[in-house]
Amino acid sequence: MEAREYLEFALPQDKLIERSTPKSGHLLYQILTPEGEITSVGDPKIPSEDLLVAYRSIVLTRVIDEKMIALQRQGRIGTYVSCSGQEASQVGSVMGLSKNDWIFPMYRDLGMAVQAGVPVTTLMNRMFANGKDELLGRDLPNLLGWRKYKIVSFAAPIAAHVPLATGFAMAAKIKKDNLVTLSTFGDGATSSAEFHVAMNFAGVYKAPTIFVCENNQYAISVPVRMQTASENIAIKAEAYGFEGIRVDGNDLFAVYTAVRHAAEKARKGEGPTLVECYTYRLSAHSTADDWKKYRSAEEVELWRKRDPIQRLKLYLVRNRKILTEESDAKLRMELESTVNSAIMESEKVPPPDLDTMFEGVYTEMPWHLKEQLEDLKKDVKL
Ligand SMILES: Cc1ncc(C[n+]2csc(CCOP(=O)(O)OP(=O)(O)O)c2C)c(N)n1
Repeated sequence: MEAREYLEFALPQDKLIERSTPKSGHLLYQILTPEGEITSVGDPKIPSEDLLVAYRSIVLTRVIDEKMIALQRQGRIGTYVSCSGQEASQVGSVMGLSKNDWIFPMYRDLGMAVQAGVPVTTLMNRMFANGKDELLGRDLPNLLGWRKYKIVSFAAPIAAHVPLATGFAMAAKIKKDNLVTLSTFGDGATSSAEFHVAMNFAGVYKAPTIFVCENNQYAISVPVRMQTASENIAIKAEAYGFEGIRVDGNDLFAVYTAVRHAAEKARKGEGPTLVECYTYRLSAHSTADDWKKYRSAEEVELWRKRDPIQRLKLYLVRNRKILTEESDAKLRMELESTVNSAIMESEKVPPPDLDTMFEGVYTEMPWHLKEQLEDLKKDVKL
């Protein structure tokens, strides 16, 4: 993808809902340019208060992300998956939803949890997998789930959660609950059977669900061109009989507008939408790989110039005049200090009690596991 191609694709508003034809359509829908200017699509005129909340979420996500990588390097938390560069896709997706809606995020979606209102301390308890972690210290730090925030935790097999989001939406439709579900997944996940099963089912039964593909262009080291012979991800929706929209995933406004449109449609009984957020992960796949083995420094540098934070900041400072260099610096300092305090607090909390290991798994725990647990308790001192 060349820079020219990336910057040119701004569609008029009406094109957002126009079903495009293969080869001619699925251009990249962009509202906010990397320079912080509004394209010919027009300003979605998001209220200032909501914009500042979203900006805070995006910056907070980046602050947490950078600190988590440092903590992992110091051996203080487990393997960590970075979301740097993808914050607008995540925060914009949550912004497009309503309070009743449920989120089925993938492992890279810290920004979704932040925008959904999960407190920093709760997030840190998860990252440290400590005794206050509501997921009882199970799983990798990145697997995020809290019933209270309507976030369903992710299971390690790629895309396994996508049919769950579809099924949840279908159940809601049958029960006449007024809600929409949204699942996120990477470009690599679109090669999985689960993705296609979910898309087909949702299309046939018009499930009120939104599929958000965070196309960060790599599945670990596999580039997206090796992942699919389709010209893009959004186009796959056509085969299943519903709309696919391709947006600039580093543009909060484009993502928000597309998801809000998809949610409104789903609520009216008009079925699912696939939103492809074309984005880039600025970091490695996880703290367990080295991106220099499969990407050039020039490519990463090009995408740093398209940073989702910078363009939103420029817009807020120049266009809306609701942020200044000073208030931005103050915000960043405040967020750094919030995260540092939460880290200090969570790191002090001891690990979960061994008795919690089988909690929520069995109604009646089998005898052999009871025995093993007792043996373990004799051997391990936490
Ligand atoms: C079924 C399955 N196959 C392989 C893996 C190993 N794996 C973990 S992450 C990953 C890459 C997924 O890439 P993508 O869906 O593009 O998401 P991204 O990590 O780029 O955000 C793979 C292959 C897995 N977890 N599950």
